[in-house]
Amino acid sequence: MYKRQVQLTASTGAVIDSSIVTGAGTQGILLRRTGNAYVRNNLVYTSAEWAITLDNTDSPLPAPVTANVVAFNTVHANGMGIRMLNASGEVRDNQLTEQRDLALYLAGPDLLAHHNNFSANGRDRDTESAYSGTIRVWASIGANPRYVKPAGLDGVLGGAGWRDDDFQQVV
Ligand SMILES: [Ca+2]
Repeated sequence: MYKRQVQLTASTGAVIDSSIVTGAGTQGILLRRTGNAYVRNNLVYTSAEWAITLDNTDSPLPAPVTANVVAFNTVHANGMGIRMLNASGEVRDNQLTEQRDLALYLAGPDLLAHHNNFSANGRDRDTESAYSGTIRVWASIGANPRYVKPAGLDGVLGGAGWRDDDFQQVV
């Protein structure tokens, strides 16, 4: 299933599973004020801004949304990668490769990030200091995932050229 962008606002229990999201002019997957979300096994690439962002900011700042899981996604060659804003939960087992700038931004309470792979990003990780006491990061990996042929035979990465792109990993 190919999409240019996925947006949800003020939902709970959303599952975004096995989508291909490429060529977003802004964010790839944008979840606003969303708790209990499960974002798994998606391929999100060539978004101009964040690939996957859980954005729970407002004025005044609402209570954190909780129990979100962002796992097993491939996030490649976006402006930036995964961002958690005033949203707690778990970010695990994601491939974060070749973001132009920051690959993972943790800016919420009670965030766990583990077994994420970082390769060739402008910057790998940043943590908002206001929340750093309840953020834990462990078992990060730094390996080239050796995708088979990200741009495919047509040599065009994502967008209109997405169909032959191959992110399987050479084993
Ligand atoms: Ca292609």
